[in-house]
Amino acid sequence: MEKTWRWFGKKDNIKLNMLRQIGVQGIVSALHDIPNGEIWPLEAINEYKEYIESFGLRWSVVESLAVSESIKYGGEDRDHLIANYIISLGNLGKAGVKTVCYNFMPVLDWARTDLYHKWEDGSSSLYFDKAKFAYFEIHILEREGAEKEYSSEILDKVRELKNTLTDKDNNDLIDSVIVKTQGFVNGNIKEDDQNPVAIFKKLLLLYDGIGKDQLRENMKYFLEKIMPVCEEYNIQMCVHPDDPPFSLLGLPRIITCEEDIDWFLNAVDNPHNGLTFCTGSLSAGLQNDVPKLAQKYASRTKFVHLRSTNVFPNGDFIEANHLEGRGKIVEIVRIFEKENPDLPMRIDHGKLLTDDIDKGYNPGYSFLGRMLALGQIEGVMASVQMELEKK
Ligand code: DNO
Repeated sequence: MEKTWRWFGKKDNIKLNMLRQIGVQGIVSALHDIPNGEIWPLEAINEYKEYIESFGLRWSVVESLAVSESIKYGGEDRDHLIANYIISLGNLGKAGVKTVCYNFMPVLDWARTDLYHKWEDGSSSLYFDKAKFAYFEIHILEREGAEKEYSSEILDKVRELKNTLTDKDNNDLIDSVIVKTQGFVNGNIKEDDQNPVAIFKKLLLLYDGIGKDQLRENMKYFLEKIMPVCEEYNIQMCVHPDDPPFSLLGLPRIITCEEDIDWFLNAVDNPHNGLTFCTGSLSAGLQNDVPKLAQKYASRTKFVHLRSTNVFPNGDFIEANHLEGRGKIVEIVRIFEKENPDLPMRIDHGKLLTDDIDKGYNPGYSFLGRMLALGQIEGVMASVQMELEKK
């Protein structure tokens, strides 16, 4: 697989010359300065691409060309926004950047409650604490009916949290769930937004009455409209699975498991309608057997994210070391090296290790933590390739 790396543009504290030195071949990035829903001009795309190429790298994958909320909930201006999306895809096609990752998650792109969950050795990873999330929903967002969605064990813990968390803890939780994790992924909330909770509540209202079937219909509508431009320029669209792969905040989620993946691949059965195989997101759902899914969807997979998780009996999950946990990455590398060795692959989140701390990296996107994982995966790739040559 092609070794790629998610890079957040010139403002990223990780510079392209650093990536060259650690064996990265391709860059995964987006025009992060352009607001969601606006057109990506051809000139800006070409300029960004040439900048990346001046470091001996290539712009392999766009992550993400974000899908506006209105396209997801089916707002009045969705056709206008889809028309803009099509122009951006055409411009990417003209520039020769042909793999495009996006997601179809309502409001929250991805969710974690702790961005610095400490391991015994002092390193840290991202963590999802189910009770804390329930507390956030019930006492910070005050979402009507939220209590009904949790077990009595979780509600007991929520009561405990209510008595112990301070104002600072509450602000940190808001920061983790809706500001820091969303801000840098072209999300709805920006780091300098004044009242993120109020903005967030408004966004949730947009989905009032939208269930799973309606969201599916809206995704199908979007995909059908964009397929012609993808065919014209040979663009591979690859949807990112929902992270985590279960419903949150009463919002529907539609890319969570085998049945969902079957649904969207069949709903628009076109080779340009593909999947980003994210072992991290999929492994956080106990319903998913990750290697089984990789084998089944290898031919419709256009991009691979490698990361792993461990899920605990109380419903929490942690981002694990890459070669451990439910992601079964050795097995996954074996499957994709065999079925589709040219696929772009990026190491997804890494731990915060030693010198990573205090560098201001985006949550999950450390330098040393991801570099360590890249080294590990390179080793796995080399041995799998030898194994396959012998056969
Ligand atoms: C977080 C990522 C997401 C994902 C995008 C894809 O680190 O898993 O931001 O890349 O949702 O559209």
